[in-house]
Amino acid sequence: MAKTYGNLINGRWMDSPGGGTIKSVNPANTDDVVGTVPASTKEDVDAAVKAARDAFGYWRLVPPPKRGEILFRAAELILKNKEELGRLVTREMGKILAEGLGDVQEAIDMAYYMAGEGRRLSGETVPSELAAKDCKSVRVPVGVFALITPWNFPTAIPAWKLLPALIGGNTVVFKPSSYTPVAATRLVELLVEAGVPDGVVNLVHGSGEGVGEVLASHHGIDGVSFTGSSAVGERLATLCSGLDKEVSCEMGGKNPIIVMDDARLDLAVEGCIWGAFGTTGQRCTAASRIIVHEKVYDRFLDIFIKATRRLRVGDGLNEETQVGPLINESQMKKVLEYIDIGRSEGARLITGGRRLCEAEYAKGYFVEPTVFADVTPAMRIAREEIFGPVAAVLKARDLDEAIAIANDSEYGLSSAIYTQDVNKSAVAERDLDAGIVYINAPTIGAEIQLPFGGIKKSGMGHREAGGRGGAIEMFTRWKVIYRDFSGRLQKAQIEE
Ligand code: UN1
Repeated sequence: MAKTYGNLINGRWMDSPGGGTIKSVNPANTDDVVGTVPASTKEDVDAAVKAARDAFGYWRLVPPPKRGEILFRAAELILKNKEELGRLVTREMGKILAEGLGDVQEAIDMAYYMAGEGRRLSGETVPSELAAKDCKSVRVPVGVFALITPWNFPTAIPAWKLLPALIGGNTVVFKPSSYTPVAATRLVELLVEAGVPDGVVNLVHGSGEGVGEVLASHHGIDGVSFTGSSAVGERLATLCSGLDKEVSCEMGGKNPIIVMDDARLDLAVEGCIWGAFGTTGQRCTAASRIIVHEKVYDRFLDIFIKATRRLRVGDGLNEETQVGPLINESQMKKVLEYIDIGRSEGARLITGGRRLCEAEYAKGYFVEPTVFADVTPAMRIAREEIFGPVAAVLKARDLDEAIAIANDSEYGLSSAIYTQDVNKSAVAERDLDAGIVYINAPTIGAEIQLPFGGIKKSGMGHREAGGRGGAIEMFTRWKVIYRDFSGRLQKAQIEE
C-alpha cells in the first residue's frame, strides 16, 4: 500500500473533509504509486489561509536573524536527507538520479543563502533636508503568500519560493503540483522539523484548476508566486488583477543556443545535448532552438545526431540512464503531437520521433530524443514551447542573423552562444533579448545567488532567487520612515 500524506494546516497534518484523494505515480513505471494526497476543497483553502493570516501577526515580528536560524537548520536537514529526497524526486518526477540530487542541492543552496539574508535585508538611510530629522527605508513583509509550484523541480522551485518568503517575514499557503506532491510534502516536513512555527507554512494539495485558482484569488492572500506554463500564469494574473495582490509568474521559454563557426564544436554539441535533453527537455530553461552558423551547420548536425542517438533512455533510478520519461500521459501526447506538427511543417526529422513502449518502457511515458533539422523561424516547432526532448536546428548566415532569429520569439528566459571570439560573445551578451545569457555553456543550470527569470511571455513581476533584484524584492515591500526629533513642526520643501 502506498503511503498517504496529508495537508498541513496550522501545524496539523490532516485529510481533506471532501475525502477525495490524488495518486502520485512514478512516470517511469505507472504501477509504482509513490503516495496519495488529499484532493483538497475550498474549505481546506479557507482553513489554510486563515491559519497563515493568524500566524502572520507573530511571524512578522520574529527578528529576521532568528528566522534565518530556522532556515540554517532546514538547510542542514535537507542536506542530511539529500540522498533519500533525491531518489524520491527521481521516482516521482522521472528525472535521472544525478538530476534528482541536483534538484535537492538547489534547495539546500537556497536555504543557506536565504538564511544568510536574515542578517542583511538592508534598506537605505539618507540625510534629510531638514535639521533633526532622519529618513530611512526598511523592508517589511508583504503578508500571506500563495505559492504555486510545478512538477519539473519538485524540491528546488518550492524552496525558491518558501525560503525567501519566510526570511522576508511572510506566512504562506503552498500548493505544489499534484504530479509531485510527495517530494513537496517531505520538504515541508523538514521545514517543520527545523522549527518553522505552526501556521507559518501551510500545505494544501490539489490540482491547479481545483485548488490553485481558488487559493490565488482568495481574499486573504496578499501575494501570489507562481511557476508554470505561460497560459496558466497569464490566467492567474488576470484573475488576480483588480484584487490588489502582488503577482509574480515564472513561465515558459523557447531558449536558443547559437553555435558560431569559430565555436569548439565538441563543446557545443555536449552543451546542446545537455541543454536540449537534460531533464528530458522539461525545464523552462531547456534549449529547444539550436541556431547554427551555415559554415559549420552540416558538421555540427553530424556530431549532434550521433551524440543524440547514443543517449540511453530509461528509468532515472537506473544509473546508466541519461534521459528519463516525461511526467505524464498528457505531456507525452503533447510532445508526440509537436513531432507530428514538425513533420507536417516540412522540418527534417533526422533522429528520434517515436514513443518507446516495448519491454522496460511498457509502463512509462518515454519518447526518443528527437532532432529536427532545416527548421525555419516561422515553424510552430521553432516558436511554441514543447517541454520535451525535441530540438529544432536552424541555420544562420552570420551572428546578426543568428541573434535576430534568437530574439524572434514570444519568450525571453534563457539564451546561449558558443564562440571562441570574445567580441562576438560581447555582442551576444549585449543583444540577446533574454533574462539570462550563457557564453560557452548551455541554457540550463542557473545558480541561486543571482536573479532568475525572463522577459516577454517568460516572466511577469519580480525575479526569483538571490542577488540584487531577486526574490527578496518579491517577498518584501519598501516602507519609508521619517522621524522628526526637532520638537517643532518642520516643513519639507517650504523651509529655507
Ligand atoms: C525551471 O526549469 O523551471 O537553470 C527552472 C536551470 C535550473 C532551474 C530551472 N537551475 O535550469
